[in-house]
Order: sequence, then C-alpha cells, then structure tokens
Amino acid sequence: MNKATKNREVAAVLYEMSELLELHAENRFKIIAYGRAARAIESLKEDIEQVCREKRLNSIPGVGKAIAQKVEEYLRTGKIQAHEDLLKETPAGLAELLKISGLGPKTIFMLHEKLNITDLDDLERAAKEHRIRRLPRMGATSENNILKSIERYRKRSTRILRSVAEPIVNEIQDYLKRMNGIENTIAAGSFRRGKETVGDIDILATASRPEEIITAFVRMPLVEEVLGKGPTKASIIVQETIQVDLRIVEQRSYGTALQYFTGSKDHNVRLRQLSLDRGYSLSEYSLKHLADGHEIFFESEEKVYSTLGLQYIPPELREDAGEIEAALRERLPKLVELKDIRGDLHVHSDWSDGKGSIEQMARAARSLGYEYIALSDHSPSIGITGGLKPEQLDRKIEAVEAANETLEGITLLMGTEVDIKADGSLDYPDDLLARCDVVVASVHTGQQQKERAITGRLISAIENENVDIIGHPTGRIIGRRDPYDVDMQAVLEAASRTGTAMEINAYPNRLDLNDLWARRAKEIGVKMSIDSDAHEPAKLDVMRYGVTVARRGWLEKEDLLNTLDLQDLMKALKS
Ligand code: DGT
Ligand code: CA
Ligand code: CA
Ligand code: ZN
Repeated sequence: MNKATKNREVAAVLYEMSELLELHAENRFKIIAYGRAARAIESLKEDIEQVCREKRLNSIPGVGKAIAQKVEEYLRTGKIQAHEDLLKETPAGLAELLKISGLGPKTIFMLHEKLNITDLDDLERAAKEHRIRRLPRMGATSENNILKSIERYRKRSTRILRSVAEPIVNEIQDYLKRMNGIENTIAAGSFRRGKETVGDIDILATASRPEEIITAFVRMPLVEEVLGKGPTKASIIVQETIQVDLRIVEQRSYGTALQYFTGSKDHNVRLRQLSLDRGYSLSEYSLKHLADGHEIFFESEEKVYSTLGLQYIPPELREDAGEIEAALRERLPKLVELKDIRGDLHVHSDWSDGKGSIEQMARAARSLGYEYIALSDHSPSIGITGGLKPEQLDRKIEAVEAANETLEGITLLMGTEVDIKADGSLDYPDDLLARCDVVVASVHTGQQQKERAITGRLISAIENENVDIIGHPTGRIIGRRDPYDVDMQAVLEAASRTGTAMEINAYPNRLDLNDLWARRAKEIGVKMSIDSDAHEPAKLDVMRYGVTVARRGWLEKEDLLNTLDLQDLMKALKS
C-alpha cells in the first residue's frame, strides 16, 4: 500500500464516523469536525504514518486533539473503538444505506424517522410505493434515482462464488506467468482463504519492472473496464461486475505482502497487535524494530509467522477465530487435504437424474485415484428427478454388483439418497435401506417448514439406524435459497448421539454444512463426509471445494468418513 492509500484509508474511516454521527443526529460540531479532518487527511501531501510517528498529527489543519488520538489508535491497532461502538449502535441495514450513492446521512435519518426505513428492502419498497415523494425536499425524480442507485449498488455488492472466481484467477495467472520479469504471482484475499464467495479478486505479484506488468494487465483480453492504474497497482472489471485488483511489490517484501493481502482484516489486526507486543511494527513491506527502526524483509510468509513466534497458520484459518492463540501454543490442527480423500459417497447416475452410467461415474472416480464410490441415486417421492421405485432398487443392486465384477481398481458401493418426507419418515422402508451400503438421507421438499417441524424431521432421520449420512443438511443454495429454519445445534447433538455423519456437500453453490457448523460438529464429535453430489462424471472434481470448507472448519483427516480406507469405511458404516 503506498502512502496515498494509507491516507485515504484513514480518511475513509473518519468520513464514515462523521456520517454515522449524523445518522445518530449527534452534535453538529462533532459531525463537521470529523468531516473536516477526513478531508484534510485525504489531501495531505505527507504520509500519515510518518506524521503520526513524529507526533505532528495536531499540526494538520482540522485535526484536533480528540481526532488525533483516534487516528493514532487506528494506525496502531487497525481500528477505532469509538467507530466500532457507533457501528454496533447502528442497525446494520441503516449503515448499509450510507453506501447508496446520492443518499446522505441527513436523508437517511429522515427516511428512518418518517417512514421507519431500516434497510435496503424497506427503502426499495417505499420508493416503489411512492411514499418517498411525499416527504419534504423529495419528489418523483429522487424516488427514481433511489431505485436506480439501489440497482447499481446491488450489482456492485454481489459476491461471487469461489467456483466463478477460480477460472478467472487461473486465466489471469497464466497470462501473468508468461510475462517477462514476473517473479511470483498468486491470488491472495478471501480467495486464498478459501471463502465460499469472494467480494473481489486480489492478485499479488513481484516483478523487476512493475510498470510493464501493470500495462499488460490492464490490456488483457478479458478486461472490460479499468477502474484505476498506478505504477505498482491496478484495478479492473471483468465479466461485467467482477473486480480484480493487482498489486506488485518488491521480491524482498513478498512474504509480508502476501501475509497482508491474504487477510483477513481481523486476522491482520490481531497479528499487528502481537507484533507491537513483541516490539515490532508489521506492514506489508517489512517487520520493523520499534526500538531502532531496523527493518527485516521476508521473502516467505512462513518466516513472518515463525519470527513472531507462531506456528505457520494456513490461509483458510485466518479469520481471527482462535487461530492465533492456537498457533502460539503450537496447537493448530493438521488440516485435511484433497489427497486424503479416498472416495465419494454421494453421486448420481443415470439410474436417477444423473447424466453418467454407473460405469462412467466409477471410471471417473478411479481416475481421481479413489478407492470407492457410492452410487446414491434418488428415491421416488421427488417426482421430477426420476427416483428409483422400490422394485427398481433390486435391479440396481444387481447392476452395481455386475459393474464391480468388470471394473478393476475401484469398489462400487450401492447407495441411495433417500428423501426425508414432510413428516420425517423416509421414502423407502427399513428393509430396503438395510440392503444399501450407504444411505444418505436428505430433505428436498417442504423446506419452508417452521423450525420445530424441520428440526424434528432431520432428527427422526438421524435416529433411523439405517441412515449413515444427512445430505446437504441446511438446504441452502448460495445466492438463491436461505438455509432451512433448522436448529442445527440440536441436529448435531442428535447426530453425535447416534453416530450419524453430516455431509459437507461440495457442490459450489451448496457447501453445507458450512465452515462454522463443520467446526462446531467436530467439537461435539460428529463425523462428516465430503461428497460431490455429482450428476455427471466431470463434476466429481468439485470435491476440492468441499475440502476447502472442511479446512476452514478446522477439520482433520480423522474427522471425515471418506478419508477411511474401504475396510474401515465399511466398519464405520455398519456400526
Ligand atoms: P472480500 O474481497 O470481501 O471477499 O474479502 P477480502 O478479505 O479479499 O478483502 P479485500 O479484497 O478488501 O482486501 C484484501 C486483503 O487486504 C484483506 O483480506 C486484508 C487486506 N486489507 C485490506 N484492507 C485492509 C485494512 O484496512 N486493514 C488491514 N489490516 N488489512 C486490510
Ligand atoms: Ca478480495
Ligand atoms: Ca480487493
Ligand atoms: Zn439432494
């Protein structure tokens, strides 16, 4: 980050404080003071950190003692307590309205007072119902502008699936790697941390002549708009709404820069605090001795962590969720890896709604190096998916056995994804379920049920001794459908009691259990299974997205069913 960026960052926080104060109808002078200080720091020619170090913040016109202290606090800790407090006191939806262009805090305050608007949806409804034009200083035009701004804001702020970002990252990486003078290039930010969705893509690179790389970057064929371009950084838009930031640093700073731009912000704030406690100031460029200003440079991220006395923290854990404490005590988990996965227990074939035959699915699984695969086709009650009628199940068992005899190098298991019906009963009788090697039970209808009903429904499935795994346990489809209104804690406790596994569905827009619930499940002793839910051979490889979720959930190989070898798996399924 160059000087101007740091100044702008500080200014942005002060601007936001001024706006929040105005939202709370605070003292006029205070509101104006924050606004003025923000403007002064934004246009300051000097580096704000330098000014702060030299204790000259007071000399900036418009920066009084109280604000100087807050700026100092921000530069030291990465946040301002008063700012955090203001945010806490503000309904989240209301603070978000500040980001709609053309809507100032004064207007938002009025909308809140007069129309009881507290979030984006309220605002949109009020505009559509023409309730805004009746307010003082508003009219039909302002109403229209508000609707347009909401639309633009929604487009800008939609997060994209990791699986959508991945091919873009790969294309850009391939492009950059072919350039002369490029040393390292890597996707940092939330993408590297493995989040299920990313806000934007952050590429970090090291290169001897950064300008040339920047120039080539903004001219890549996939670029649709250039948002900004400087000597060592640029931002572009691809695929209409997806922002990609590129930063180039010197090779000697690669370790600290990668650490910084990987985030998360909360993790970085904690790490910077820890550095201060140890007498260092950590930045994206170096680690500096506070005592004498001596700078240490790191080409590797591992060295940054070890110098601070920490075990190396994998990017997936960097959310300030206890990882720093664990790293201090060398208690980080040994996270599961894709190569630990020995099979897939939930795939569909053309016996139900899949596109591949049993043999095709099995061959694809074998080429991934799996030892086993369970063909878990649907049961009949979900009509559209062509579920297997009870009498067809026998024929499929025979087909799986036949394929097992002809195919070498992989074991096929007879599976089913049996529907959990609205009353909690299963779509096959127990004696049929008992004939399957693997029973995945999932909810596909009545997802709108009230919490008690849907929780009870999942628990009855868990309590059926034939059920091995609960499929996509929350039913959410990212960006499309919310999770069921389920008491997941109660569900996990039931699963822990009965030894039923929970699925981490690896399909890129499902990914449930999510990272947080996976971690909770582990804590209460529930095993999990990462399943692709593939409906065609080529989709088996979504497994990697599920493994990433598991890693973010702190899971180790031992927490999963499908890291077991066939023999141990069969034992686990029987018990
Ligand atoms: P996203 O894009 O919303 O999915 O999330 P991130 O984590 O990729 O966030 P982004 O793109 O705003 O910034 C990338 C990384 O840069 C972030 O993870 C940590 C670092 N970073 C950005 N802004 C700040 C900041 O104000 N303070 C600190 N300490 N780190 C920051
Ligand atoms: Ca990002
Ligand atoms: Ca970014
Ligand atoms: Zn399903």
